[in-house]
Amino acid sequence: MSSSFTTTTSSSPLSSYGWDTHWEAEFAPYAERGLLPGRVVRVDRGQCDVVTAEGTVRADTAFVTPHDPLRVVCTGDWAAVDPVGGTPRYVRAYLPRRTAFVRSTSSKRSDGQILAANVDHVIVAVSLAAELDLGRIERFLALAWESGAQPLVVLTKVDLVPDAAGVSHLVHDVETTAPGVPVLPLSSTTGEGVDALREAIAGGTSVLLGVSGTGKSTLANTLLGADTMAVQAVRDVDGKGRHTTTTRNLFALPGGGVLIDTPGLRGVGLWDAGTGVGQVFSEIEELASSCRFHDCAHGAEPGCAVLAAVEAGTLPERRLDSYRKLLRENQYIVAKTDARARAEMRRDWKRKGAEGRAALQAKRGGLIR
Ligand SMILES: Nc1nc2c(ncn2[C@@H]2O[C@H](COP(=O)(O)OP(=O)(O)OP(=O)(O)O)[C@@H](O)[C@H]2O)c(=O)[nH]1
Ligand SMILES: [Mg+2]
Ligand SMILES: [Zn+2]
Repeated sequence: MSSSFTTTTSSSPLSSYGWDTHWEAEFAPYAERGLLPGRVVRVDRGQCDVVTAEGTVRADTAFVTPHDPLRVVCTGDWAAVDPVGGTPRYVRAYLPRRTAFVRSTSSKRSDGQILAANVDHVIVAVSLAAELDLGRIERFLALAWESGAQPLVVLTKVDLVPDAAGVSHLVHDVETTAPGVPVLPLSSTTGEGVDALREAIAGGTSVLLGVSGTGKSTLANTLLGADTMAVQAVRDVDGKGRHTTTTRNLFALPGGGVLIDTPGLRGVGLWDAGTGVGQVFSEIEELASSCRFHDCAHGAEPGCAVLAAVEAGTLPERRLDSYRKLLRENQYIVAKTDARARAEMRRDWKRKGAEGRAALQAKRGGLIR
C-alpha cells in the first residue's frame, strides 16, 4: 500500500468527513470543471449545507432533486458544488453512492426513500425504557444489512433498568434476534457503554436510526461532547409525542468517524431487502438447509428441520412468524417495483461498497502504522 496515498487524503480538510483517494478519483471530472467537492451535512427545502475545504456552503439542490425519490440528494452524499461566485450556488451532481439505507415509506406502497448515503455502520437505537419490540428491530436490521453497511444495536437509557440481571436478559433477547450484530447497552446520562460505541464507529460513517424519543440526539451530543442537537427536556412516554429532530444531520466526531443523526421513525417498511431478511434470520436459513425437501416451506412437510427446532424449543415461534411476515412483505414490494432499476442500483452499490471498504481498510492500516 502506497503511503503517499494515505498522506494525500489525511492532509485534506475533508478527510475527517470521510474523503479518500477513491472519492478523489471519482471526483476528477468535476474538479476539471472547476467544481468543489463537499459532503452534504443537511438537506432541507430545496437547499442543503455542504462541508467543503473552504467551509460550509449553503447550496441549491434544484439539479439533484429528480422525480425518482431514490436519486434525490441526501445527507451523506459527496456533492459537486459551484465555486465561489454565482448566487445561488448549486449542487451540480453527487458521486455514485457506495451504500444507502432505503426504506419503503409504507408497507403497503413501493416508494423507496433514502435515509442516509455512504454509511459504513447503521446504529439501530432501541430504548430500554420501553417494552422491547423485537419485530421492529428485525425490520430495521433487514434494511441495515441490505444497505451494505454493518448493523449495530444500541440499547439506550440502560440507567433506567434497575438491576444488572435485567440488563443482561434484555441484551440476550436482542442478541438472539440479531445474529452477527453487536448489541451495546449504554446510557448518555451516566456515560456507561459510550466508549464501546465510540470505538466501534471510529472509522467510517454511521447513521443513528430508531423511533422517536429513544435518545438518538442525546447520544449524538454525548459523542460530540457538545450540545449540538436539540433534545426535548422532559418526555412522558418513549416513542410518543412530538418528534424533536426534523432533519438528518451529519457531524465529524472528535475521536474519528462521522455520525448522522436522523428524525425518529415510527417504523420502516421493507424495500427490496430479501438478502437482508436472510441475514437477520440466518439461523433459520441454516436450519432450512437440513430440511428433507430442498423447497421446504416449513409448513407441514415431513422432515422439516425448522419446525423440529420450534418443537424442541430452540427456535422461538415468534421468530419464525416474523421471518415469514417479512419475507411476504418483501415479495410484495419487490413485485411492485421496477426490477431493472433495483438491479442497476444494487450492482452499483456492491461495487462501490467493496471499493469503500478497501479504502477504509487502507486508511485504518495507515493510522495504525
Ligand atoms: N434516563 C435517560 N434518559 C435519556 C437518555 N438519553 C436520552 N434521554 C432522554 O430521552 C428523551 C429523548 O431524547 P432525544 O435524544 O431527544 O431522543 P431522539 O431519539 O433524538 O428523539 P427524536 O429526535 O424525536 O427522534 C430526552 O428527554 C432525553 O433527556 C439516557 O441515557 N438516560
Ligand atoms: Mg433527535
Ligand atoms: Zn422446512
